[in-house]
Amino acid sequence: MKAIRWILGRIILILDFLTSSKPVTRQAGVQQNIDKETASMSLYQFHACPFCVKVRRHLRRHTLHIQLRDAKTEGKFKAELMREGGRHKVPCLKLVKEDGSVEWLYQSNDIIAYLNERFDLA
Ligand SMILES: N[C@@H](CCC(=O)N[C@@H](CS)C(=O)NCC(=O)O)C(=O)O
Repeated sequence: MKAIRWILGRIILILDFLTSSKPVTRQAGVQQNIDKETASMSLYQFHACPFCVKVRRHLRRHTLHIQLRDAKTEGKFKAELMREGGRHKVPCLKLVKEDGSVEWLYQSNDIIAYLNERFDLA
């Protein structure tokens, strides 16, 4: 079972590599403003998880520079996700608000919908 999962993971990564679309380019000032906002976000994820690949493709396509945190291989990120987010489930977007409060957003579709709305993405 573990071997099959590993093979499927590699296939997903290869397909992702072969079919990745060109990132959008924005005026420098616009991109800088977006970068400032995404600096307070981080994506807890696994390298070969299909739902994480889906979100990473969305980030890449829309040139959203969000720090990736591997919650499988990095013990501290896995612990943080479980302790603060409440579940060891990926992908999960950590949002640090201006008032210092933190929100943990699970579910790939919800993460994508949130980013679309926040950055007015098509
Ligand atoms: N419906 C979820 C599915 C996420 C999911 O199943 N993630 C798996 C990895 S592919 C996971 O976190 N597994 C770890 C666990 O359940 O402990 C989504 O779209 O984000």
